[in-house]
Amino acid sequence: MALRAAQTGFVVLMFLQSCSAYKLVCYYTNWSQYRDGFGSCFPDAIDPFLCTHVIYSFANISSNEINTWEWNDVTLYKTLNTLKNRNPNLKTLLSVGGWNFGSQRFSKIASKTRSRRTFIKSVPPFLRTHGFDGLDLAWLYPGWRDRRHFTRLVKEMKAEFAREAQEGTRQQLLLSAAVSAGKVTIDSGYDVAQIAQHLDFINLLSYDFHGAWHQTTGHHSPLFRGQADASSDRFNNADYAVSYVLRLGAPANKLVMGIPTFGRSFTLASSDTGVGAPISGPGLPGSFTKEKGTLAYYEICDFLHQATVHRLTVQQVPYATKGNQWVGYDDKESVKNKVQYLRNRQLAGAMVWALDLDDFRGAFCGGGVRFPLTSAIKDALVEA
Ligand SMILES: *[C@@H]1O[C@H](CO)[C@@H](O)[C@H](O)[C@H]1NC(C)=O
Ligand SMILES: CC(=O)N[C@H]1CO[C@H](CO)[C@@H](O)[C@@H]1O
Repeated sequence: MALRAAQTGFVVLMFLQSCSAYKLVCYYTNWSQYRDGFGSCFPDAIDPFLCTHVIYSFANISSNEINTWEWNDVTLYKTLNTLKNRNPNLKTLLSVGGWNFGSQRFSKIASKTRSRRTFIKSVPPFLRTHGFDGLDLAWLYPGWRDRRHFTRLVKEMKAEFAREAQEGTRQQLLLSAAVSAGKVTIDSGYDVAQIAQHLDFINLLSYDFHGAWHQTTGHHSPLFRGQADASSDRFNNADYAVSYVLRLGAPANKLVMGIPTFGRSFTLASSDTGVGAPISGPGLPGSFTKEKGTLAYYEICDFLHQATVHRLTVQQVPYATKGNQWVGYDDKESVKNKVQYLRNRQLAGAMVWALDLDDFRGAFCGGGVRFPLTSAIKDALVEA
C-alpha cells in the first residue's frame, strides 16, 4: 500500500515536472550594479523562483583561462548562487565572452589545440569553486574561419564536462551558447547541427534585428515579417530565425527563443513617425542605462507617459513615439504572443535579456509588480 502510494507520488511528480518543462533562461549583467539610484541591480534582487536558469554575464579569459571580469565578481557570484538555497531547482550558468570581449580573442584561443585545451581545462574547477551549474559561451560572433573551431570548442568542452562529472560522480555541468539570429552570421559562423548535438541548449538572440545603421525607424524584435520587409529585411524577425535554425538541424527541444526586456530607439528626422520613417540617429540615452539607442523596459514605462503607442498587427509588437523620439519594444502582450509562438513550435523555452532591464524593483511600470515582463513570460510558459 505504502509502496503503491509512493509510486503514485513518483508518477505525479514526474508528470508535474514534465508539465512545467519549459526553460526560462534569464541573463543578469555584471555592469547593471553601476547604474544610478533605482537602476542599480545586484543579484540579490533576483526572485529565485522566476527563472529556471540564471546566467551571469560576462566572465573574462586571461592567459587562456576563464577568469573574473569585475573586482567584485566573486562576491556577486556568491550572492547569485545563494539564491539556490531558497530554490534548489534553480540552475546558474556563467557566460564567458560578450561584445566587449571581442571575437578575435576567442578566435585565437579556439584555433589552436593547446590554448583551446587550456581554456577547456580551466572551466570546470572555476565553475565548481564558485558554485555554478554550467557555462554559456558568448562568442559574439564566430566568422567563417572560426566555424570549425567553434564546433571543436563546443564538442571538446562537452566531453570535458562528461569526464569531469564521472570522475567526481557529480552532476554534469551544463553547456549552452548564445547564438546570433542574423542570417548572415548564422550562415558564416555556425555549423548548427553539429553544435546543437553537444550543447544542452541554444540561446537564440532573436532581437537587435533593426538599429540606427538602417537610417529609418523599425522594430528590433518583431515576431513576424512586416508587410514592407523586402530583400534582406525579410530575415529580420524571430519567426524567420527560429525556422531557419530548426531547418539547419537544431532540435526544437534545445532551442530557447530570446525575448528582450529592452527597446531600441531612434531620433526622428522629420514629422513622419511611422515604421520606415527617416531618422537622424539613435534615440536619446535613458536616464539610468545611459546608452544612445537603447532603453530598459523600466525606462520605457516612464517614456510611455504622454507618448503615443501603436501596435504592429502583423509583426505583433508595439512601438511608441513622443516628440522626435521613437522606440520599438516588447510589452506584456507581445511577450505573451511570443511565448504562444514558441510553445506552438515546441521549443525548449524562452530566454530573457536581461533581468536588470526589466522593472526589477517594481518601481516604474505600475502596481508594484517586480519583473513584470519576465513574470508575464513565466506565466505564459506555465499556463495549461
Ligand atoms: C581580461 O583579460 C585580458 C587578457 O588577459 C586582460 O588584458 C584584461 O585586462 C582582462 N580584463 C579585466 C577587466 O580584467
Ligand atoms: C562595469 C562593467 O561594465 N563591467 C564589465 C562587465 O563585463 C563586461 C564584459 O562584457 C565588461 O566589458 C565590463 O567592463
